[in-house]
Amino acid sequence: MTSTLDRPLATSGATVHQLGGRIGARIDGVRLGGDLDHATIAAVRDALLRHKVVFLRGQHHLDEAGHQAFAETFGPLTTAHPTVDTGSGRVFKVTADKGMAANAWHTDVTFVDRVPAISVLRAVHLPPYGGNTVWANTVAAYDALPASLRALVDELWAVHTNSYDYAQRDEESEEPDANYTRADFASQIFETEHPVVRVHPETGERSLVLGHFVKNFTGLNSAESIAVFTLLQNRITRLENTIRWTWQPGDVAVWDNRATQHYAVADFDTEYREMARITVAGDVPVGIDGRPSRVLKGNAEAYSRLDELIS
Ligand SMILES: O=C(O)CCC(=O)C(=O)O
Ligand SMILES: [Fe+2]
Repeated sequence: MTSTLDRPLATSGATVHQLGGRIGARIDGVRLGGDLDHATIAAVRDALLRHKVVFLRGQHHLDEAGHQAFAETFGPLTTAHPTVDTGSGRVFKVTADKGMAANAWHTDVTFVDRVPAISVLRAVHLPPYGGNTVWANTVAAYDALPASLRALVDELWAVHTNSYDYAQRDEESEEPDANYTRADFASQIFETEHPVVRVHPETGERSLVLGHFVKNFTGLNSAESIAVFTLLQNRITRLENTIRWTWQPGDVAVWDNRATQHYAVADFDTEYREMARITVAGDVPVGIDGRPSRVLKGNAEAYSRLDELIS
């Protein structure tokens, strides 16, 4: 990552329009690519850290290479996915209903220790209706907890895995054109124990680390885990804490994966929808007590290299 200190800050053409009280902003006046000036990169990153998800419209010129070059302005990238061989190095395609875990509230790839820091999602082909995406602010959710619930989560840890009970998910079809299957997705099992409250490495804010990949809470039985999970997820996803985006061609969304969850609404029937996601490598979460997440199963070194990250 380029340091913001080594060059004087020029004025960026970017303007930031806040869209909600707790989350979301639209950035205008930026043509995305790998050639953004220093001030614009700083302005986008700043807006991202503040608003957690930012949207940029009218980026019709952006192809896969431009998408990747823009994502690289945030830092080193992960490969496309820890287990799914997408055939293309960095781009994770989310096609129609094959998002698998996408129509459930989640933070991306929390089953590994080095959870991606930032996700950059580009609309490739949109259905004629439906297919919105919703994001929730996990920092605001933590901040809004009463003292009693903070006391509960501050020392709580959760096991996240990519091997969950698919039978419990509703009707996820495996159609012939699926670009990956459940078997691909769980071809290598990962399990990581994360603090439920992580300290954000850039802002110092505390955020809740939960979502769809949670298997159980350390020390709680499964009934207790389900009860606590439901309680906390309901806090995260309350509507005041969210922003819902209706995609248009040329749209790009960038979210801070360390401070959000998201949900892709599967309400476009059999219409075709294609999105392309590139993720920026992130570091291993650290709890309030300074303790990092712990790998229980799997090795994500090939997915994301920690030694490339500048902390
Ligand atoms: O398709 C979407 O809107 C989001 C899918 C998703 O969860 C992701 O790209 O990480
Ligand atoms: Fe996702």
